Amino acid sequence: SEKIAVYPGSFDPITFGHLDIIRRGMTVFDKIIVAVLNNSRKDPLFTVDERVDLLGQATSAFPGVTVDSFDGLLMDYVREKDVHIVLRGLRAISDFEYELQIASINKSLSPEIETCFMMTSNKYSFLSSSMVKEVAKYGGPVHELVPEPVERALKKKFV
Ligand code: COD
Repeated sequence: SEKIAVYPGSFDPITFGHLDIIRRGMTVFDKIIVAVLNNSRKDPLFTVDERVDLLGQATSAFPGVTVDSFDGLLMDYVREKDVHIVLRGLRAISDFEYELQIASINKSLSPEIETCFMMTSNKYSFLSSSMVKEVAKYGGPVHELVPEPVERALKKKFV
């Protein structure tokens, strides 16, 4: 049977770090559903529609990747999609506690669903959406951090 994973996140916006996890995830899974959280506690820069659109453009070269958004609990969404694996990325030490917390809560909610972690690639280990937004806000170069459509969208946000 097909191996399918849900890769959930805020993706505000997608960076080369996320894309690297998706690209490498595609060597392990047949399909990946990238799922953008709709009801975030964070105050997002991009709307869910904008984030889904940018993700779609960035992943158009991967036929196995679809982009979607979800509300409420991740575990409810994953079960609804009949998927059993959640894919997450791990950067430097700071991610560990946060990811462990999410994975543990999810495990108690849905014991049958596994969270799978991929280590960040060295060159992206300090790359985050919030860093990208900070650089773009003050007019710094982001072309080595995000795909081109994201770079353009950031420029529009910060005129
Ligand atoms: N290298 C490798 N991995 C990376 C990189 C990088 N440079 N940058 C980001 N990542 C990874 C992150 O570690 C993460 O695993 C993933 O990519 C997505 O990152 P973000 O920051 O876009 O997404 P988050 O962490 O804000 O997503 C949080 C969720 C939306 C998954 C979470 O809040 C959630 O599931 N909410 C729904 C409500 C729920 O179910 N709550 C109970 C569990 S908390």
